[in-house]
Amino acid sequence: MSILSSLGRRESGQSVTKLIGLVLILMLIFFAVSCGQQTAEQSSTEEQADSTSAAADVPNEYDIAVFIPGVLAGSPTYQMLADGVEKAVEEYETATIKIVEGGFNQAEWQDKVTELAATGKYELIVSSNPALPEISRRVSESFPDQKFLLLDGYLEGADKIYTFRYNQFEQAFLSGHMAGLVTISTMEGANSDLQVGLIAGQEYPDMNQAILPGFERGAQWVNEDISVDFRVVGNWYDATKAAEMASSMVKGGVDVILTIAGGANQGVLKTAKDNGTYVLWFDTNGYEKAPGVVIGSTALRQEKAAYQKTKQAIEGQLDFGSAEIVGVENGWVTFLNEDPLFTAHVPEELQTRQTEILTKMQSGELSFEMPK
Ligand code: RBF
Repeated sequence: MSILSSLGRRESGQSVTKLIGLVLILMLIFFAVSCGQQTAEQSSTEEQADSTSAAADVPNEYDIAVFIPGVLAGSPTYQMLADGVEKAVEEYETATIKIVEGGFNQAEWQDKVTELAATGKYELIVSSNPALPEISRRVSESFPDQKFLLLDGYLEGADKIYTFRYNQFEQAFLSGHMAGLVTISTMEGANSDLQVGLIAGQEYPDMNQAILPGFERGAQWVNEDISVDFRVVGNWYDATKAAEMASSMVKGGVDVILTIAGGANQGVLKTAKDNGTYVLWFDTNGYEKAPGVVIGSTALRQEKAAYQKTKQAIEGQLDFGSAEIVGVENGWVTFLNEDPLFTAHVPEELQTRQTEILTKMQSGELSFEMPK
């Protein structure tokens, strides 16, 4: 018994030791795991600290006003502008956005931009229009600390203004080249007259010095006898007037029209649908506006520009005072030749020729200066 019991005691003594050993091992494992966790937590806090230090340049509050020179509806470049800035702002907790439509009375724009600057609330005013650099420069005289990010405009050397301009000679060249191909083609809506059309909302330096000449150059690249019928609506909204203008052009022998007239573009589409002629869209993908009628579309990477440049401004990285010009070669301007509505409605030979010219421009083999 005693042997047994002592054995039992020894056994139970051994199992106690084993148990203690086990507990110790478990504690060690637990300790090791929790230490590991701690290091992981620590390093993730360090990472957080890193990312906060990366974002340390982001001010506590960064309020942005987007000034729309006109209205958003019907003007693709303005919609892309607002979307791009909005997307950037969403990435920063401390950033806010307010969108202000300036309306169609251009005489009021400077006062409206001045009002925004006068609040002193906005770190940055963003806009897009060739008229805005000059307006902003004048506003700067009264509010020298106000910063501006302006797309689709050009001004060098104003130290609080950054401008980003597209090479619209090249953009219009691509459009004109497509117009040329269409007007000499045997497409159903094309006639034997060598006439293409351009309808603009109004005349302005970029229209007269870059877009119209670029369009003409592109068309004449295809056939030098092609002429351009250029008409001006007089505003950016009157679709009825634009439709009448387009009808008169079609009667005169125009079979394809590039329309750059904001909300008035709808009138040009209607005329083309009614007459079986064609439309070229500008700035954004327009094929779905009227499949088979819109047979070409250029595009600007305006949303991407608005997004990237706004982020740079928030992070203190935007080079205010400088002016950039971008074109087809660096991908900011293009012709949308892969859209299914383009490939479905445009004869293959035309597609090939248009793609050839686009590829040459993308590779830099063919390029045009944007007149300043
Ligand atoms: N384009 C529009 O689509 N809608 C507009 O309301 C509009 N207003 C403009 C006002 C002025 C004073 C100027 C100079 C241009 C305007 N544009 C407008 C044209 C726009 O800036 C751009 O040149 C074209 O959209 C071609 O990219």
